[in-house]
Amino acid sequence: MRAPDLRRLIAGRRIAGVALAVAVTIAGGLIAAIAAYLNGEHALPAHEVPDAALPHDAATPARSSYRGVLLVGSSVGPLRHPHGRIERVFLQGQGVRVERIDHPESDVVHVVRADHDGSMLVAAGGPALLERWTRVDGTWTRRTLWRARFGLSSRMRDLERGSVWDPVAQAEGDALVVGTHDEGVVALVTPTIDGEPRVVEIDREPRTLVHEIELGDLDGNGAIEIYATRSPPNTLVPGVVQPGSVVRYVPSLADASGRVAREVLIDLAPRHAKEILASDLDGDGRDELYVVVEALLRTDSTGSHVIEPVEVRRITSERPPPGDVIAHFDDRTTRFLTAGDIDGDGRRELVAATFSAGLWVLRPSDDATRPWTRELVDDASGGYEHAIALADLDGNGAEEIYAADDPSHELRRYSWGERGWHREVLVQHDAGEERITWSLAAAPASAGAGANSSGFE
Ligand SMILES: [Ca+2]
Ligand SMILES: [Ca+2]
Ligand SMILES: [Ca+2]
Ligand SMILES: [Ca+2]
Repeated sequence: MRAPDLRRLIAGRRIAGVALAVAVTIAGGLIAAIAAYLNGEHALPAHEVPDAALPHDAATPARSSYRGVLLVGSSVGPLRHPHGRIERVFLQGQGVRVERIDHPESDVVHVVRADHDGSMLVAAGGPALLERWTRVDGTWTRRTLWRARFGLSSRMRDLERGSVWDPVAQAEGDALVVGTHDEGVVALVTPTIDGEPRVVEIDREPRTLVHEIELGDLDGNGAIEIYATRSPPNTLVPGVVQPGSVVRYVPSLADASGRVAREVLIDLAPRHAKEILASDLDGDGRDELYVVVEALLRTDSTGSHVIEPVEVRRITSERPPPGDVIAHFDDRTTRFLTAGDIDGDGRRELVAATFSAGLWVLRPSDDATRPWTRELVDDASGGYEHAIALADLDGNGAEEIYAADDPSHELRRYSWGERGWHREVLVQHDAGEERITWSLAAAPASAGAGANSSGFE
């Protein structure tokens, strides 16, 4: 990409000479769930949006080898009455096809993940729902793994899957670890011999939100610890602070009664964190924990002002809390922090998606406890959540950044090349719909995600 092109893109203008954005036609209204309620299983159809050519920058040679699926969880519609939606965005070469599924009873879909067998794991709110969706003969069937009511804002907010010590079974095994709104529940959902999932609550605290769950092994002993960000409910009252903490649970240290101890790893009051990431970027066999502390704001008659900016902290077993501040963003929030090798040099970087200060790559220097270098990808990418995912869907060894820029209703791809960052618009959502994209997950088509079952060949 030539420098003027890059400047033009960064200015957020539409790429010249591209085809019209993908028209995501809105058929209107919720899909009624069809009457197939059998043992908690519900079948429902999906909208199929026709194939469309992918708009791309004409100055850049078209690539033809992209192949994969993006899974998108969102809430769509008026803020007071949204509904949850799942989109599966199929990428093949320069083609894009969107399969859109409105959730029949949720007001928000927080997480959609591809599972190993091609099914989808879904965490949603309204009633708090943890579900597995499978597609058989062109029809989605959803099975409820856990359904609950948690106070006023009842949500399965986050899930992680891993091999975790089960304090009831007294054995390590496959588990979904779930965090909820708004009674502060952290739970393990584990399969049982009779096929019914078992829910083991390891924490519960009234009027508390769990924002994110991460699984990691910071002490390098081979046993997974659970990390959760917690705070009181979100407040829209100007000037009211939201104190929070990062809590650690070590299931392998449960007592004889199966009780898992909780430890406040870091108390962030008067600030709080929503986004955390556990990953072994430095390759020493132990995960580091990255904590994104949201800004401290002062609100007066002229609006809200950042008093202390967003900071990214790195915590390791050698550098325990408060850890080291490796980056600042002069912004209110940063809700997505993801690790990947975006330039294909064999070393992984962090990608941070801020509310309004843009999309950034963070690279460690030789001393990872010192501030990392920041490189701006696009200052015209942002949003309330600003969901991103990293994946190498063209197999060139470098992970692309997939980003939901909700203010422009665009789902975009950024790929690194000799001329810098190349930005493409994959999906132009209906500009008439309010939308918050809560999660993005990417999977190569070969890894399942039902790609072939939808006939995208
Ligand atoms: Ca451990
Ligand atoms: Ca490490
Ligand atoms: Ca790299
Ligand atoms: Ca790639």
